[in-house]
Amino acid sequence: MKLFKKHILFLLLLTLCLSCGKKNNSTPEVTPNSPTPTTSSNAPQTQWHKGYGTNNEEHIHEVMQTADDGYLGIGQTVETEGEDWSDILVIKLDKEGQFLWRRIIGVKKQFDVGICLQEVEDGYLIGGGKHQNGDQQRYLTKLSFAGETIWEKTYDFAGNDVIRGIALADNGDILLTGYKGFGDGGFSFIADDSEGYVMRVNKEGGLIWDKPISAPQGAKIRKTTNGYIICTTNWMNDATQPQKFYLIRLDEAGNELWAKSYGGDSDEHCYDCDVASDGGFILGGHTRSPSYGVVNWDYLLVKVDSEGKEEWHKTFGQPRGYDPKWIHDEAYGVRQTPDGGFVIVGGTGDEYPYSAKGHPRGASDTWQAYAVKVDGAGNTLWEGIYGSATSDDAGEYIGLTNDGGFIIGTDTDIGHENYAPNNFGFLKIK
Ligand SMILES: [Ca+2]
Ligand SMILES: [Ca+2]
Ligand SMILES: [Ca+2]
Ligand SMILES: [Ca+2]
Repeated sequence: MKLFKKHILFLLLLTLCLSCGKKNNSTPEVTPNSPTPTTSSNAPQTQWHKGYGTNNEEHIHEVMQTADDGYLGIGQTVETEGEDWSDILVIKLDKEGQFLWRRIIGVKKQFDVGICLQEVEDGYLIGGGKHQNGDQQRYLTKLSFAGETIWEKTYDFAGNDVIRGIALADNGDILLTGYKGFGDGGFSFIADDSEGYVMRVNKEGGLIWDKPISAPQGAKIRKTTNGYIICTTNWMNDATQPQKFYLIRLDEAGNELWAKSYGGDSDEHCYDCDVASDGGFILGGHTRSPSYGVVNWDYLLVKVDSEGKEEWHKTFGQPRGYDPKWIHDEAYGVRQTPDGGFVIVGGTGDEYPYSAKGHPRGASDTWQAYAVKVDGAGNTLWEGIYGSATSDDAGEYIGLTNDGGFIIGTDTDIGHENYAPNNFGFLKIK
């Protein structure tokens, strides 16, 4: 996610970058504070890590194991190298990680993005944004298991709109969240001056209702008993205030029952959530709050009960022992695991002139996938660093696999001999 991050975090990092510029002349190499930490001995091992895409630049946003034991990834691909225009990219692998098919969907010289996935009984739902009638619209399509279009729908609204999260109702209806009316097209991690929504459509994508939520964006939506939750990032009061983790509880009709904020004294970004086996919820993302003991961005896990009351929170970062002042630990996926614990995944690396070396998992400016497993009380069970030590492999999302392992989507250079750098990475660990 390296290239994106520069756009998205630009304003947030401006202050830091002004000071890090001073480091330019003096610190080409730094020895890590403690060069020993590495993948825990009980952490899952890499079974395979494959990169697929096109000759242009790809970014993966979600990945899952499918019912046929294969794997599906969704994201975007740049249309023409050197230009920003993108298309939706979907890639399907078999159970050994071998390429089966890909679909590229979009309008030339316009922004189109794929963001979320859901398997149904006769295919795969793909959500994102597609250009139509002058700007980007919410886009939902159903593909067959072979990747052919069964139906596709766009839901028009003024401005740039996307679907970021999908859940299924008990009757097969489809629940969607995201943002609409944003200024920028393409993919945005954080959309501030937009309108968050929850939408219900039937199995063929026909609109049932479309309701605003009390946040400018929805990140993910999950089914719970008697309704849904939406997790996202929201501002305290207005966009000049710190950003917080934000959890909305909805009834079956999409009405908000409650909404609550979580975090410390600076910014938190929430990108994913899951329903816990105890009826509560887990939220995952990252924080830079000093009151949480964080120096620069670190992972943040927040566990709440069924009413949204916080039970605990934990932060994680610097798995290679490098100086936390320069290391970003950015989490984008979190899952409940069958043992009642949780796993969180993202990337660890730096974006500064700082360049620390000495850890076997590569220099600080090499982004690595970083996964942490905790028990139900938030106690760390293992930490793992994954990817090639010599190229960028930031983790972007995680899914459980039916063998007790995990599939991690990475922003990878693996596969570059066939597809050039920046591919969808599929990292299977167990
Ligand atoms: Ca590529
Ligand atoms: Ca396009
Ligand atoms: Ca629009
Ligand atoms: Ca950090």
